[in-house]
Amino acid sequence: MERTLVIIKPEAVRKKLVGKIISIYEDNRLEIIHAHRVLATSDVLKLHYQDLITKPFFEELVSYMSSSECVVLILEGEHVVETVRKINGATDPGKADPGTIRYMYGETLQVNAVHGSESVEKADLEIEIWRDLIRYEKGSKR
Ligand code: DAT
Ligand code: MG
Repeated sequence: MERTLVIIKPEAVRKKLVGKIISIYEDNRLEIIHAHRVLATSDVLKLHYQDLITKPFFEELVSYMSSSECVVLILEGEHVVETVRKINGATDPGKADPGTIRYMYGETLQVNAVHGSESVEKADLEIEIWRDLIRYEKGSKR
């Protein structure tokens, strides 16, 4: 079954939006198979955002994402990668469609409430990158 990695970003956790955000995924019939609240390390974030390493905002992004704890979720379901991207909305909350998580809870391009993997391949890679930090067991059927 397809899986994806979601990060409820620091500001959304600080604002106690975790329950509301998880409910949106569940209301869309997606299954939360793992959830872990953790302070991200810069090592994991640099791997997670490795494709953005040349961007001018990279250091600020890593620093924001480790500014306080986030909640990392693994979701499972048919077409879960694409479904989560749709539910999350456009990267820029100002351009996100009404009803999406980023429209409702995002603040800025950087402080945009949630992360969702971009493709099935990236989802598998991200799950490996975060696995130890979020204590998601290897070989777990789930
Ligand atoms: P997404 O999170 O929608 O996959 P992305 O992969 O292009 O978007 O960028 C990853 C994160 O980096 C994004 O959620 C917020 C931040 N970001 C992207 N573009 C940015 C920019 N121009 N200025 C500041 N932060 C940016
Ligand atoms: Mg991305």
